[in-house]
Amino acid sequence: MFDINNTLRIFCNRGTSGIDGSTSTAIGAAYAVKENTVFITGDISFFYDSNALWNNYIPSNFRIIVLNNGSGGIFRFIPGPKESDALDYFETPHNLTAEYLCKMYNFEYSKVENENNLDLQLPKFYKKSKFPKLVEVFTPREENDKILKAYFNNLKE
Ligand SMILES: Cc1ncc(C[n+]2csc(CCOP(=O)(O)OP(=O)(O)O)c2C)c(N)n1
Repeated sequence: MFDINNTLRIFCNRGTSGIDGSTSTAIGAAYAVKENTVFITGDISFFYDSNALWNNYIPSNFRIIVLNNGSGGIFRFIPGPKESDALDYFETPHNLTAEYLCKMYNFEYSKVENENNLDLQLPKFYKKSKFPKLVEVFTPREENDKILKAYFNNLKE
């Protein structure tokens, strides 16, 4: 979907293969490799596996980026759920935030709500720290699928 620096090692998990355990897996990987590790995840996947943060061995150079669109946005994107009268059950909208989990589990927390703020926060986010860090990026639930579809269409042109 975008160019990537080829010095980075990337590992992915598809939702179709189960959203459970993504955070646990990332923490295990961070512990094993010892290198800086960044875990990028959706809100539902993250909250589903929040118990993964209950762990005394999370390296301080571990970073989490939660893309919080307030739901399982995939179900707005794929055909089917939107045309049914059961979108809510697929999408499971919510107003949860990672802030209090971070307080409980000793992660440095920050949030961003727009692109400028994200650009400002990221250099700070990657700086060395005593504790691991999480940044929560809030995006609008009902616009998310439209923006992603427009992005894909743009790539095709
Ligand atoms: C254990 C498990 N339960 C349910 C699903 C079905 N499922 C696939 S994607 C998804 C929602 C993911 O939401 P989120 O992590 O917020 O990412 P987004 O779709 O918003 O990008 C769900 C519930 C699954 N893949 N695995």
